[in-house]
Amino acid sequence: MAQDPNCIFCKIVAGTIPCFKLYEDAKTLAFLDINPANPGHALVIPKNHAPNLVASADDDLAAVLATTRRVAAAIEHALKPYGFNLLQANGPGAAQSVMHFHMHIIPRVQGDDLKMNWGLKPGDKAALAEMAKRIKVV
Ligand code: DGP
Repeated sequence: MAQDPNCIFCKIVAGTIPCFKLYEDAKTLAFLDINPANPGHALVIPKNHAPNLVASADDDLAAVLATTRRVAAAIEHALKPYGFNLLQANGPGAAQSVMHFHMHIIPRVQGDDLKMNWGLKPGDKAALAEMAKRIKVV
């Protein structure tokens, strides 16, 4: 597996940094974003390190999209959101802050007036733990 020892998401894959895990399979990992734009904000990553979309392998991208569908279905079931957006940033100019390819799943709340470049406000740990239990990915 391609790993970058300095990458925070590779450390999450390796288990050396904790996360609120939602789902894992051979190629992908899904967990709650630690700075949620809205409750249930999730990230889906390939286990193989690649910094962005263009550098990613086709089979990793296919696996990430399949996991994204699976996790989004679980979020819809658990949270009944008003809708959800997928977001995927490439490069600092697009506000990418972690250089390991990732897909955001952002549940929407009616009237949230969410801007897609949100500020990084730490989430409440107890609320994140409770949310990870609520979203059951099958
Ligand atoms: P982006 O700006 O598109 O690169 O999004 C990176 C996201 O990753 C950002 O919303 C915050 C989240 N994040 C950064 N570090 C960690 C971490 O250690 N754990 C978790 N769960 N999320 C993280």
